[in-house]
Amino acid sequence: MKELRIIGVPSDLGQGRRGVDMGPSAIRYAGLSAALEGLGYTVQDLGNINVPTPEMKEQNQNTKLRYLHEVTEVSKNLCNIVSTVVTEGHIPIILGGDHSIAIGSLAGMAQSSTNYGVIWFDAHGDMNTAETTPSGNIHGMPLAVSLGYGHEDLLAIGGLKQKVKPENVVMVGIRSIDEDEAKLIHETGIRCYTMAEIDRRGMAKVMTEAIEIATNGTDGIHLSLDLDALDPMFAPGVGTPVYGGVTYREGHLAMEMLASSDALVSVDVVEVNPILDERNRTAMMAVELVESLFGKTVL
Ligand code: EXY
Ligand code: MN
Ligand code: MN
Ligand code: MN
Repeated sequence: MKELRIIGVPSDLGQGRRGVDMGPSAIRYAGLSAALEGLGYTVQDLGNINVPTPEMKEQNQNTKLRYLHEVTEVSKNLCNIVSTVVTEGHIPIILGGDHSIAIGSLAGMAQSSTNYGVIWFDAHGDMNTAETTPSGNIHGMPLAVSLGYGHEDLLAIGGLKQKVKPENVVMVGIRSIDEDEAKLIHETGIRCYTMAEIDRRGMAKVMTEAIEIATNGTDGIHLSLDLDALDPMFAPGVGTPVYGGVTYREGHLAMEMLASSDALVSVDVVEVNPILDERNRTAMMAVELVESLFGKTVL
């Protein structure tokens, strides 16, 4: 059995609402390590990587991308750590922080292979670029960057422009896409399972197909788990909640099916914001989902 390595990235630089930098603490406090050890894994927590506090930094006026320089530096550090963990044969569990941290995790994965499939579990597409972003927030861009679209500083992280191939990338849970962002989704041809399709066809069929796409000729699956994919009823502690999301059981079913696929190589758990949460429920939801992802069953 592969060993697990937890890496905390307490970043709130990729979006506008403070508090998501406390995500790693909240998820740890909800019992992540103990839960995974309970499933029989050897787990080592590597602690947090260093992330500057927004108050310490002046916003760079030369770019509309907020905290571009700081996000780039954090991503480079994360890239190196993830790459080391994977080279040693372990599975990294990367705790955000906002979703901009996935730029660093996928850059790190790409150091060992550019042939991983990706399942992007999210309410949002995260497919904006410097040209299309309505907010300047980098957490709306990480999937585009990983596919080779976006600001050159972000593309340069890890040395190769394209970290993953569009034909092995799948989005699940989607219900909020900006108008110009949609164009890039169509252009790249990545498969996008919206909530409407999940409603119509059911999560089981959707995940069967998603896993097929993400494993087809690949070296395994990276799951980028944004807690705002879940309906705010089950995960209220997120910065950009959208109604009409994945239910409690649909979320677990998706994770259980990924566990059965035996293809998982790495995972991000992002956007948990304890300030906006109710008694740490969203962090507890995150831990429960990760348990299902790593094989927890009833019997
Ligand atoms: N599409 C919007 C933007 O680019 O500003 C909102 C992005 C939210 C992204 C997050 C957390 O998944
Ligand atoms: Mn901070
Ligand atoms: Mn996201
Ligand atoms: Mn999201």
